[in-house]
Parts: sequence; structure tokens; C-alpha cells
Amino acid sequence: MTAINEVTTYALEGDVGVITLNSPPVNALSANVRDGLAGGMKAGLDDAGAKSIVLICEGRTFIAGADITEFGGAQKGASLFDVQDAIENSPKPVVAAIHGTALGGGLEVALACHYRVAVPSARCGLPEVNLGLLPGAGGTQRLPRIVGVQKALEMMTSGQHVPAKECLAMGLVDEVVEEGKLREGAVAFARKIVAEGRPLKKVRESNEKVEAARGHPEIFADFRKANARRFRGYMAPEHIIKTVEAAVNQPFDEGLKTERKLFGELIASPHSAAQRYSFFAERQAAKIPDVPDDTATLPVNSVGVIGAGTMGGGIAMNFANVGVPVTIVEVKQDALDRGLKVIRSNYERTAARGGITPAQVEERMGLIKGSLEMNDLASADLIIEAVFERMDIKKDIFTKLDAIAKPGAILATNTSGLNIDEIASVTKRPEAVIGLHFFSPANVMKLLEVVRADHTSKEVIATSMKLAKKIGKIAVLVGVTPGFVGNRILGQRQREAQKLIFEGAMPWDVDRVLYDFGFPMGPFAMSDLAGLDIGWVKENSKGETIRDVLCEMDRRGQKTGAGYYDYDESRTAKPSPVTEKIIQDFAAKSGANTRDISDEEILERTLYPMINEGAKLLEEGKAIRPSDVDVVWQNGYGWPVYRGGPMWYGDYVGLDKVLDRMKDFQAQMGDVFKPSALLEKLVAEGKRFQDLR
Ligand code: T1G
Repeated sequence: MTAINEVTTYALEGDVGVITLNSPPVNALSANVRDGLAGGMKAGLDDAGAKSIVLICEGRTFIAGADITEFGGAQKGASLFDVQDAIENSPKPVVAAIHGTALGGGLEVALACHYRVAVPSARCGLPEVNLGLLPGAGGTQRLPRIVGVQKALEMMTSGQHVPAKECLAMGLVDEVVEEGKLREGAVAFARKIVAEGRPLKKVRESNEKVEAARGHPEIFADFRKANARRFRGYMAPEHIIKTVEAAVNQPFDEGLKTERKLFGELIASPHSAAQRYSFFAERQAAKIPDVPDDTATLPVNSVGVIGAGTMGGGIAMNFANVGVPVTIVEVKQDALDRGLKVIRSNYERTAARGGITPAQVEERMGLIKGSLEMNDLASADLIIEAVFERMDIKKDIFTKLDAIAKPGAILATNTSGLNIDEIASVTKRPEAVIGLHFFSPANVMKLLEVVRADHTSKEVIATSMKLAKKIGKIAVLVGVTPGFVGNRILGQRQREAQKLIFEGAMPWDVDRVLYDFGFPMGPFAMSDLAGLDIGWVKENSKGETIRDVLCEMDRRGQKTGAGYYDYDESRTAKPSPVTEKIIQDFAAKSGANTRDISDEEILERTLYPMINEGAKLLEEGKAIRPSDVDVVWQNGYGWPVYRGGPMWYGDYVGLDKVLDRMKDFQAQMGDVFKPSALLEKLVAEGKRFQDLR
């Protein structure tokens, strides 16, 4: 065995040359790995004893793509394109041996090989779209030549990781070898293709599938139309479609040029910068400075949930989905039955869409047990309270739980903003109390705000963060403050949205600006969807707010066909002259001077206070790092990932501009706009939030 460099070795196994990469954590195509590949190919080609070459990786995975940390830096080491040419033009067959995930540039290297074999657990994909990019090493030209135009469009615009079995069916891999025996399987396969005199299959030369699509522009028109809603606001999907059109209509090398030009546009775009930032932000969020990775964790093999309402039911599903038995406790049988019925219908709907099998529906329902007895939670490892948002009720439950739960059990509350230190204070084990703030629908939304209270132990924090990953959540650790990170910042936007419609803007103006910015929906449309009468009590209503008046007129949102908007039978929202009149009357009655308000001001008034509040949360230590605030808003509140999040966006706009506008607004409208000390400090030092690592 020869060491090519510190991450690559070459060895001759019989008459097969084997290049082995070992560059943890994911064998990303760093300069070292590219140099290793180039050196390994040279060794294999120069080795007279080698009739074929196998490329394999050590560690958890085959090459998982280009090294994203190198983007934007000076190009060092061998060029990826030269490495691919060396592989593709090799007179000896080159076989890629795939385990883990062959992604992005990793799959593109494998596509330059003449053959690919994989173990059953392997997955392949070109997920560059998730980074606001497109496959920039020939993937857009080679993939459609193997899997066809339609599948290539789907794979590259979704970024999906396709299992080996499906890859075999699509021709993306040539053989699936025994799990755990990849090296042997790949070497045997390489020997077989030599023995059978099989050709050097160059993907660039197999044109049937792209030629079959030539003269059928409707394929692309239909794909664009079918995905317009999903691609709204993103740059990369349309660029990807254009590269596949090039694969169909241009010779391979011309198509490669088109790919490089379009890749260049994307990698230079703020969209991709924001999405690459978000990739690392999500991984950073899992790291807690004073709770090291090796902190002991507690076993969670059984869970109790108190409350079978919308949140309780969704929370329970998360654990049943990963095989953890759950006991749901309710006070009344009918509430319990209703809750379990909703869970079953959720599972059946997923099964109807083919997301799970009917057997899995039964298996998961089998893991969820209903009870009217809190004592049934005495042996649970983790208990999550998800009842009505009233402090007295929560304290009553935690007092009972403290007496019932076994030593070492974690006592969690799903409150969306109440003081968890106060809740913990009624127990004799505040170190076991933590907030696990799920977002509705709890079985769907990715975000989990893990709320650290004053006495929460590091074991309980570490256990909760790891458990979140197990149930497929993106966990962000936050501190106790009203509304935690997400809702506290939301309060800023909602306040300004409400004020703006008093000053001359209409709800649909505010919504349009935020929708065009990239939010899935504006605050007023969101309120209509949720229902304007949440927390509204008819008997106490005095028509003091626009919402009061709308509810009194039975305009309670989509469900009544009218709210801020009017809705037609297909629930399409239309600006409402009724609401407009109510708002104008209100403004006149309150003596407000209404004026024309620009879209730019609407955006600044709704977003800049959010950025400022994020800075305050960092000052107060309620969020560990700015990117955590962004992960919360991207995964819990629909902030568009290609805009990075409130903190990234503040840096993008320029903190000096945010500060100036906040000061303008403060002068005009008071101290609710008072800039945070951190914002002032960063501007004074010419720094950005991203400099606060
Ligand atoms: N570059 C650099 N670091 C990477 C990386 C990459 N491509 N992928 C992962 N890491 C780091 C990550 O930051 C983390 O670091 C550690 O590896 C473990 O990752 C030319 C332009 C492979 C499925 O988009 O999807 O190729 O936090 O926590 O959950 O066309 O990582 O420990 O310090 O995510 O087991 C295309 C990105 C690149 C794949 C593993 N490739 N990676 O998931 O571990 S663009 C991707 C993933 C490209 C070419 C283009 C996942 C994973 P740390 P992890 P995991």
C-alpha cells in the first residue's frame, strides 16, 4: 500500500488497483482529496499489475460533495475537472465503490467513472440546490444521460438522496453488493468486467436519453408549471432546468460550458451565500459551548405526553415514528378518544399519500397508548406537558408530576413562552425541568426550541438536543424569556404590522411585501388561516380593536369565508372593501394621520425591529449565537432560507443601515425602536453579526 498523501492510499489487490480516500468527516472534495485522487489515478494507471481501478472511501461515507468550506476561497490543489478527465479517459475501467451518501461532487466523480457499485444502505444525490447551487462538475450533463431528463430534473431540483435499490433500477449504479462487503464486492466486480471484456462506459457518450427529449420543450414547460409554487423565490431551480435543457439541445462539452456559466452566476449570488450559511448554521446549532459532545445523556425509551390536543398528538407521533412507546394522558375520555382519532387520521392520510405503509400505521398506533391516569407515567423516561397555556394549570401538573415521575425522569413543558423557572420552582427537581417547544403541526415542523431554565442540568440539555436529532428535529437551545427566541421576535413584526394598517397601509399591502420577500404568507393572511377568534371572547369584546370588530361581524377568518380578506369558494383571498372601511373608520376615530407608505418602509418597519430584537436576545444570552436566531426563524416561522434569517439579512443589508433606520423610526415613533446596545457596538466597530462566533 502506498500513501499518496495524508488522506489517500493506493494498493494493488491482485490485478485491481484500489484508491482509498480517508478524509473525515465526509470525504469532502477538499484540495487534499482532489490531489489524492489525481495521485491515486496516476498510481493506478502507472501500475502495470492493475487491469482496473476501484475508488473507495473509508469512514462514514463515500465523497459527500465538494468541500463547502472552500467556497469563495482561492482554488488550491488539483482541479476537479482534470481529476474527472483522468478517470473518464482512463484506458483501464474505473469503478466507484459507494457507501453512505455519494452526493454532489462525490456523485459527479462517480459519474466520471465507467461503473458504479454500492451497498444496499447507500444513497446517491445531487443536493446542490439546497445550497442555492447546481451540480457544477458535469452532473447536470451526465445525470440526464443515465436516468433520463424527467428523473434528473426531479433529483436535482429536490436534492433527494436516492436509495441504492432505486439507483440500480435507474442505471445510476451497475451492481448492489453485499452490505459490509463493499471492498470485496467492488474488487470482484472490477475483475468481472475485465474478464468479460466490458466496454469503458463513458457517460458523456450515452446520448439516447437526452436525444429522446430533443424537440419536446413541453417536458420543461410542464416541469416549470408543475413546480412554480415550490420554486417561488429560489434562483437555483430555474438555473438547473436550463442546464438540463442544454444537456438535451447541446453537445456534451457545450452543455458543460453552459453548466459552468450558470454555476458561476449562482455561486456569486447572495441567495447561495445565504443557503450555504444556513447549512453550517443548522449544524452549529447542535453545539452547546458548555455542554460538550461527550456529556452523559439519559436513556429515553419511553415517553409520556400530557394533553391529547393538537400539540400533544403531534408530539406523540414524533416518538412513535422512531419506535419509542408513548402514553398520552387526558382528563376526559372523549378528549382522549378525539386526540387518538386525530393521530390515526394523520397517519392514514400519510399512508394514503404513500408516505408510510398501512402496516406502519398500525405499528405506530400500537406504540401510542391513551390513559386517564397520570400515575401511568410513573415509569416514563421523559414526560412532556402540552396543555392549555395557563401558568396555574402548568404548575398544578408539574407539582403532581414531581410526585409521580421516577427519579431521573426528564420533565418537559411545551409552553410557547411562559416562565419555565416558575414552573420548575414547584418541583423538588428543577434540574430535570426543561422546555421542549414544538411548533404546530408538531409532527411536521422541523424546529424544536429547547429551553434551558436556570437549574436545567447539562445531562438533561444534552439528552434533549440528541433526542431532537433522533426524532428528525432541528434543535436550538434558547433561554427563558417571554416568547423565547421565536415568538419574542415575532412580537416585533406583529406589532409593526398592526400599526402600519393604522397609518395608511392595508393588510394586503403588508402581506404582499412580506410574501414577495419570500415568506409563505403575510401576518394578516396567517391570522385569517389560524382564525381571528383564537383567544377572543364574545362576551368581553368591546370593538376596541380591528380584530374585535371583524369577529363581532362574524368575519373570523378563512373558516367563515371572511376575515381581513374576503374568500371565494376555493378559499382564494381577495382584499376586502369591508375591512378597508373598518380600518379607515378606526384610523379616523383614533385621529391617526394616514399616509401613503412605501413597500420599502413596510419591509424595514417589519424586519428591522426583528433584527434588533435578535440582537437584544444575544445580549441577554437567551440565544448562543446569531445563526441560532436564523435557524429558529427559518425552521419555525417561514423565513426564506435564501434570505438567511433576520441576523444574516441584517448583515446583508448592512447593520449601519439597520441602525440608522431604527434611529429614524425611534425619533418618529418612540422607544419601541430603541436600538440594542449590541447593534450600536457592532456598527461602531464596523462588525457584523457573523463576526460574533
Ligand atoms: N463540505 C464540508 N463539510 C461538510 C460537507 C461538505 N460538503 N458535508 C458535511 N460536512 C461537515 C458538516 O459541516 C459537519 O461538520 C460534518 O461534516 C458532519 O455533517 C461541484 C458544488 C453528508 C448527508 O450538499 O448533506 O458538491 O459540524 O452533521 O447528519 O457540484 O452532511 O461536525 O464540524 O451533516 O451525518 C454538495 C452536504 C456540496 C452534502 C451527512 N453536497 N452534506 O449528514 O452529518 S456542493 C452536499 C450533507 C457540490 C459540486 C458542488 C450531510 C451528510 P461538523 P452532518 P450527517
